[in-house]
Amino acid sequence: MTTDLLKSSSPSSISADGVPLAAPQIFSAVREILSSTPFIDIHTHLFAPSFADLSLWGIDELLTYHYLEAELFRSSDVTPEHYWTLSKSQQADLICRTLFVENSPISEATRGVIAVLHAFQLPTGDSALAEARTFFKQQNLESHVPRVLQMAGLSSVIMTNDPLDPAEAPLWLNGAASHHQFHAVLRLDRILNTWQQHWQALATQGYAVDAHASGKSISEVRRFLADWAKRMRPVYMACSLPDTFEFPSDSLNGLLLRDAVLPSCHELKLPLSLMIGVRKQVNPRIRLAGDAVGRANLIALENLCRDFPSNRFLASVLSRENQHELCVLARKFNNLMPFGCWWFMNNPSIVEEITRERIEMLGASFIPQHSDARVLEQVIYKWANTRRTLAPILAENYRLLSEDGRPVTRGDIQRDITRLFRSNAESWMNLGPRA
Ligand code: RAT
Ligand code: ZN
Repeated sequence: MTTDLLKSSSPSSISADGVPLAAPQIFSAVREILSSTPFIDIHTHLFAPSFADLSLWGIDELLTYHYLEAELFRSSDVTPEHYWTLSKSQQADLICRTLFVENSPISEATRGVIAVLHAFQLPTGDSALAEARTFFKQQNLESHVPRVLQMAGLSSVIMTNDPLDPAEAPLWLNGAASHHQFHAVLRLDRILNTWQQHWQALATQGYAVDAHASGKSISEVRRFLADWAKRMRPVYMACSLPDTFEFPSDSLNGLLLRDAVLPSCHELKLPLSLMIGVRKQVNPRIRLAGDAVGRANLIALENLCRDFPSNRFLASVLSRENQHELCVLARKFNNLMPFGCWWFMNNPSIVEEITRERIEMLGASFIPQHSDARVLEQVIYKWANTRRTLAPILAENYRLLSEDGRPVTRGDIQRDITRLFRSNAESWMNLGPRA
């Protein structure tokens, strides 16, 4: 990764843009362009520094990422009940000892921590933790954030913002400072998936809603969404949905989606992101790590795309078995933008398979990846992995193209990589250039 990455991104700054590349030059050109193009990370759980304690960063947070907690319980006898009584640093100590000292960190999530330490030139061996703690203590978040984004090759990240989260909502209501590299997303899970448990939170904020979403509830939800859109200035609305998601449906979810969310998205000119296929809390003992995956019926998505042609949908599916259908649907509906290799899909072997399939079926008309980072520094390893996995795949497609008779130039490669990792997002999310 070049250090002046954010400066050297425009196609015009690359010399010999229009000269056809010989086959052996293609791979290095793809790798260089991937490395020098700043990406937009379209789905994270990161927060701008002004969100204070919600903004997670540093070694203890990296070690206690829920992807690693799931792995801890496979390699240690500690019970979840005992683990949750420990302090954050005790939890981090335990994960470090179990997954990094007593075992080799060969899983994707453990390797990620090693890659982050290495990126900061910190030791990665058995004594890494103490030195890493000292290093992160010395960082100032305001300057650490742009440095980390630069190291990850990102110009900006998109947050996940829940207006019904009791920890987050007050920060917005008190006017949390915006940050030019962080964009908001209005997350709807509590409204769409667990209305019965959350309608009262809307009522507390002054909206006349009831448990059955009857009477004025629908128009009040729309008023709520409009008010929060004004406050957050989101770039899209989003919801994660179970494998059992159906549309149309007489359920509260179906009603709220059809009559409140879709009309609001349309009126506010915001895409709706649907992340489909999660089976929540199959093991509640391990909390955030306790969700699983199920194959969804994508006819629901097909119905949405067809019946709401002037709404735009971003979609990511959690089951490997649903990936091909998603590509087929995207060929049918140009108001559908497949994005990312979500959560359990974000492993090199599966990213490779999904991305090959998407390029073959959709060209550059999709968004290949998002990080889903919860801890700031994770963007460093997650985006390095994406670049590393995608370079040979893209190069292979250009090699085939050139073999089939169409010379390939750096300009072609730059245009496609910019579209995949920036301009598809910019145009779908009304982000200004250089977001
Ligand atoms: O990948 C994750 O961290 C998951 O826990 C989920 O947050 C998921 O990405 C989501 O946005 O619901
Ligand atoms: Zn997520």
